[in-house]
Amino acid sequence: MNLPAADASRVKAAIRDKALALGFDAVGFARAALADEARRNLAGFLAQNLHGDMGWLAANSDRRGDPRVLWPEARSVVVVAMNYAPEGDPLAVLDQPERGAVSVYARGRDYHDVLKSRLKALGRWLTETQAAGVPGDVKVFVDTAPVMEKPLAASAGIGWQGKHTNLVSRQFGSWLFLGALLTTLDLPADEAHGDHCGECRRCLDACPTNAFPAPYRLDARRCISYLTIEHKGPIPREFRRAMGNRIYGCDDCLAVCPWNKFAKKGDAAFEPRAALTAPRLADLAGLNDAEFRRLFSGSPIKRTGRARFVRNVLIALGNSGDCGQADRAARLLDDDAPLVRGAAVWALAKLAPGRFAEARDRRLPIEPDADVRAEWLAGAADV
Ligand code: B12
Ligand code: SF4
Ligand code: SF4
Repeated sequence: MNLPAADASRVKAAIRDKALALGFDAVGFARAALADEARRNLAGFLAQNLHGDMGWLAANSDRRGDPRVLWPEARSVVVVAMNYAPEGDPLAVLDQPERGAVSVYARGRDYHDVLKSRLKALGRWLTETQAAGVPGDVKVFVDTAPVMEKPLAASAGIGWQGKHTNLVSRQFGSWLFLGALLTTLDLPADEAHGDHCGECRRCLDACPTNAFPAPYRLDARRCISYLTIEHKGPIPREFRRAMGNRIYGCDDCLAVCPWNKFAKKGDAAFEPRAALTAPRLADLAGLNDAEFRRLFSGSPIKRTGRARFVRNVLIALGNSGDCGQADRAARLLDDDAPLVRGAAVWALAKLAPGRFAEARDRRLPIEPDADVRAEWLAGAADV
C-alpha cells in the first residue's frame, strides 16, 4: 500500500513511538524481503543438515527465506526487540556442579508470550489508526512463525549478526529477543547495520562443544541449546561431559561478547524466578509430570516436556561427581520414559560404577527399549 512520502515518514515515526511506549527497547523498519545472501545461507545450512532433527526449519524453508512467500501482500516489516540482559554474571552457576544452569532467556516468563502480547497491541493500534485514515493490514510473528528474524533485524538497523550468529547491538549487546510485524504499508526502510565484530572471536573460543565450524556459522547439532531443548533422543555421548551442568539452553557464546558491557538490566517482564536461577539438580530430577507442569507453567521450559528435561538433569547429575546423588539416579532406572531410563543408566555409571554393574546384570535382560539397552552396554564411556 503506497503512501505519499511525507505520510509514510509520519506513520513510521508514529509506529516507532507507539512500539517504544508499549515497552519495546528497539524498533526498526525493513522491506518485506530478505537479502539473497540470507536465503542462500539458509539453503546451505539446510543442505549440510546443520539443523539436525529440527525438521520444521526445513519444512517451511521457501516461506522462511522470503516473507512475501509467507504473505504476498506484505511490503514492510516492523522489527522489534526487547532487552533481557541479566543482572550479574550469568555463567557463575557453571561453577556449582550440584545446581543446574538454566539459560538466561528461560529463567523468567516465556518471551513468546511477552513479545506476542505487545506486538498484538501494536498491531491492534495500527489497525485502529488505519481505520482512522491509514490503509493497510498487519500480521504479527514471534519466533515460531517461518520468518528469519535475525537477518530482518539486521536490515532494519537494530544490530548485526555476530560471529555467534545472533543479533548483537551496540546498545544491548547479545541480550535481545526479536519479533516482527508484517504490514502491507510501504514504509521507508531504515539503514542496515554494519558488522562490529572486527578481530574479536571470543564467542567462537568460548563454545564448550565447538559448535562453530567457521565464524558466523553454527552447526546446531553440536550446540547445547539444540541438544537440551530441541533434540528429542538421547544426548549423543560425545557432548555429555561438555554439557557440564547446563540443563536448558546455553549462554556461553552470548555472555562473553564485549558489547554486553553497554547493556543495562533487562525488562522487568523477564525478571528471573528465584527457583530457576540456580536450582538444585536433586530437586529437579525428582519431578513427576504434574510437578514439572506446575513448576514450569508460564515458562518456555514446559514445552520440552518432563522426559527431555529430566534427561538433561541426569546428564548434569552424572557430571556433578557427587556420589551422594547415585540414589537419585538409581530411582529413575525404572522410569516410564525410555529417555529418562537411558540417562539414568549413564548417570549411575558415572557416579557409582559398582552399583551400575550390579544393576546392569539384573535389568539389561529385561529392558525392552533399544536405546536404553545401548546405554547399559556402553556404561560410562564418553564416545
Ligand atoms: C532455529 C533456532 C535456533 C536453533 C539454531 C540457531 C541458529 N543460529 O540458527 C538453536 C536451537 C540452536 C537455537 C539456539 C539459540 N537461540 Co534460537 N532460534 C531459532 C529460530 C527459531 C530460527 C533461526 C534460523 O532461522 N536459523 C537458521 C539459520 C540458517 O539462520 P541464521 O543463524 O540466521 O544463519 C545465518 C548464518 O549461519 C549465516 N550463514 C549460514 N551459512 C553461512 C555460510 C557463510 C560462508 C557465511 C559467511 C554465513 C553463513 O547466514 C545465515 C542466514 O543469515 C529463531 C527465531 C526466528 N524465527 O528467527 C530463534 C532465535 C535465533 N534464537 C534466539 C535465542 C535467544 C537463542 C539462544 C541464545 C537460546 C539459548 N540461550 O540457549 C541460542 C543461541 C545459540 C546460537 N549461538 O545461535 C533468538 C536470538 C535473538 C538474537 N539476539 O539474535 C531468536 C531470534 C528468537 C527470538 N525471537 O528472539 N536457536
Ligand atoms: S549456545 Fe553454547 S553450545 Fe551453542 S553455540 Fe553458543 S556456546 Fe556453543
Ligand atoms: S563475542 Fe566478539 S565475535 Fe562474538 S559476536 Fe561478540 S563481538 Fe562478535
